Amino acid sequence: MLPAMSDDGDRTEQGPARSILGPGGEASIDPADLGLKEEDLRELYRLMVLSRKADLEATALQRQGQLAVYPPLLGQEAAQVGSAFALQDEDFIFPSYREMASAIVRGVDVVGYLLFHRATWHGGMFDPNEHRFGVVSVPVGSQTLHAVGYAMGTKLDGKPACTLVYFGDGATSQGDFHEACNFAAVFRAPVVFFCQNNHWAISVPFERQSVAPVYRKAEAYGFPGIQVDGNDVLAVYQATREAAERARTEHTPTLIEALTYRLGPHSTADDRTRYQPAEQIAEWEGRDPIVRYRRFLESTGAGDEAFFSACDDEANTEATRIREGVIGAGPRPLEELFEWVFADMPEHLRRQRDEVLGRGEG
Ligand SMILES: Cc1ncc(C[n+]2csc(CCOP(=O)(O)OP(=O)(O)O)c2C)c(N)n1
Ligand SMILES: [Mg+2]
Repeated sequence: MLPAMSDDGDRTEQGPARSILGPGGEASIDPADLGLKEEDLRELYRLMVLSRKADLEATALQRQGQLAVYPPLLGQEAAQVGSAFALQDEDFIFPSYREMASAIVRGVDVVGYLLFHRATWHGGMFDPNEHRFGVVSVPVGSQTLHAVGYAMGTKLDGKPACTLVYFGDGATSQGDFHEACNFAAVFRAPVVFFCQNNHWAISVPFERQSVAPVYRKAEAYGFPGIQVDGNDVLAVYQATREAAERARTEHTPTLIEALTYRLGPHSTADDRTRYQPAEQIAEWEGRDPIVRYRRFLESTGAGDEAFFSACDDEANTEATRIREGVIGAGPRPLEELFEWVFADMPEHLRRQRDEVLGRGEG
């Protein structure tokens, strides 16, 4: 049943978000029941710390004029790392523009990834097939359709793999998202729809995006919808692993809504102080996914001081490598502007290319 509506914009029904870690890092289940060994538990932490540092470095690079623009993922580390970590190598990820942490989990080189934001190359300079991680997609929601098409392809090829697609709360207002969900349901595409509800679509709050919570929209399409605490890396891992398995074995899509919060600006071109309430930011800063997970590792003995500082050291070294790599990256050869669109380059493009390269009559 829908909650009573009022005109004050506060109409959103809150769902029963699934969680495993309490605010102090106490776990409600044994992580071994998730199939996670101690080394996996440490790896989740390491990946979140690497992601945060890489993200902060990217923001700093943009502020210094080395990147054109950058959309920070600060605060969303658990949602991205937990979900990407739950996938198998043969599964494929379609990102939006905010999933650098998931790219890191998939082994994508951050320098190559950031060359998208340096305007050096479309979608980032890495091999999507090698990493099974698609190119950055900025048109909001567009990647949900790409993912369903790709998932249908793997199914028709008889491969036991699933496709996971990331998108935001704002993307759920796009027709693309609904078309993707309906098609996936009717044709049983092995896909996981992973919504990071970070509460904002630039300056539009979730209350102005949807009356019902995102996960409940799945019901209308006829597949499972789950709401999970997106700042709880173990709960995200569990929900994604189950959904991925359902996609691979039964060809049943799942919609996961990970409740999280964007602790940075929408992008480096945005002034969030003009719309994000300071109390809301402070509240979510108190739910930092890395702090919470670190408390869990400390309390279970899976991580100690030496491990935490080794992760910090590695992240700092990697940040230096990212900085040097991005600053040192030169432009691509000019002729590439004209390549890879047509198998046989049309005459008018050939003429333009020759003109640009100074080889033609001008
Ligand atoms: C089709 C389309 N419309 C508008 C935009 C401009 N735009 C870029 S990001 C964004 C908000 C998206 O919010 P959300 O889906 O919640 O993702 P988030 O940025 O919070 O990760 C908008 C409107 C766009 N890129 N594409
Ligand atoms: Mg959002």
